[in-house]
Amino acid sequence: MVTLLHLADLHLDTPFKGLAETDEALAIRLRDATLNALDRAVAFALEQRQRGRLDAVTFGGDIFDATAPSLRARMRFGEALKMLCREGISCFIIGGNHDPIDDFSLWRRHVSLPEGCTLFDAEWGAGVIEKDGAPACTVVGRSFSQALSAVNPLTGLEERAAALDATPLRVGLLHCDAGGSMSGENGYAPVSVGDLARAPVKAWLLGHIHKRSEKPLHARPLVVYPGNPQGRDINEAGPKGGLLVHLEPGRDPQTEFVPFGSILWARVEVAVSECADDIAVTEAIHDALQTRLDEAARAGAEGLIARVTLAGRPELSTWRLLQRPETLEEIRKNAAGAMETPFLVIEQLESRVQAPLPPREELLARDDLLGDFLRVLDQARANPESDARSEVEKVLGAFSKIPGAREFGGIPGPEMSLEELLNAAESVALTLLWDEEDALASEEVPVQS
Ligand SMILES: [Mn+2]
Repeated sequence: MVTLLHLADLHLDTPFKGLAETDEALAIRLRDATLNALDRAVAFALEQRQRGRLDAVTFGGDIFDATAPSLRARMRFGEALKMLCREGISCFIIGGNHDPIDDFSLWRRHVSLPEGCTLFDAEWGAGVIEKDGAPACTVVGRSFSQALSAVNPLTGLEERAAALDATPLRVGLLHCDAGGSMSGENGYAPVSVGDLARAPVKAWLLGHIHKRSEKPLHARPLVVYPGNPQGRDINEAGPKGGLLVHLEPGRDPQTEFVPFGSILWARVEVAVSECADDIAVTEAIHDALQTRLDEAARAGAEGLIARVTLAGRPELSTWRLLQRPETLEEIRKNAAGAMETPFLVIEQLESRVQAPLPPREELLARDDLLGDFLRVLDQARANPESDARSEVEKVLGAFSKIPGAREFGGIPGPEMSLEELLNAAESVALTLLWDEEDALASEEVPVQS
């Protein structure tokens, strides 16, 4: 068996924007995060190697964020390669659209590549992993030659077929947009999954898409993105790392995700329907984040940056409080509490809580669209044999065109029973048709004393 650790899109020493601009300490931690993720990956690789469980590391492009990466990024990557190769772990590298091999001053002159390291250039090339003194696996790969490449990256692979026959196993290493925006020539080496699947390899280890393939794009051969080892903003939330790939002739490749992310990003929704005041809301957020922090700690991360959204339908006093930006800011500052390891930053707290409802009889008596619709729903409940379902579905169809309808859970599907459909329809209607003004108007005027 041959085992590879596949990493891609490290974007080493990326300067973070946004959040980092307002918080200098955090900016430094974030800037270190991409490098720390590499260190974690290297430490893991060395440990596996010591147990005889790792043969090679593949780097699927966009190792650097730019064609002129910082000295720090180049040195750390060079050190990583040195440590891996010194232990006999072969390294295979391709350049992506961020760090193409068009500029010899970057890759060939400013990154030191130790022996045992294969850097593929812009034409298809092949390298061999040896095991117990014999060739065990061929790695074919090619790099981007410039930041944009609209040609099918598989062009020219056939001509390398002879090299592919040398070993019992073959894998492909490629930075490309597999099956993504195939409709146009998008400039990021567009290629269909079908074309990849027809190539004579056992596995395609890809780079470019920062989201890990939850399930492989293709099973035989395996076509897979590992995602980037360190998320760079809230849109790259969740566990981040690399893939261990086990290859054996005559068997399907097996993969294992290994977390390397140093700072994790998380979107967290906190239900506050039952919260009586701002203290309760703050505690609810704290509890929700504690769970996420425990997960982050288990994944070996040093920090968690969370974007928290409050949801639910709290009572009027709480709902009113949460309408005030100052209250939200105070809650944001206090919810992190004394959590220190891993560190926690709530980068944003937004409220999507819904206005509280008056008693249902009051809503039913209303002379408006909401009242009408609730009465239709009740009639359907009382008389399930009628054509209520299609009536309700028609109205829901109209609702679906209202902006925000999808956001609040969307329109129920045909698989629902009538009762479920009516309940879901009621909840959609209340979300869409009952708003803040209604809530305020229905609020009793406090008695003046
Ligand atoms: Mn890329």
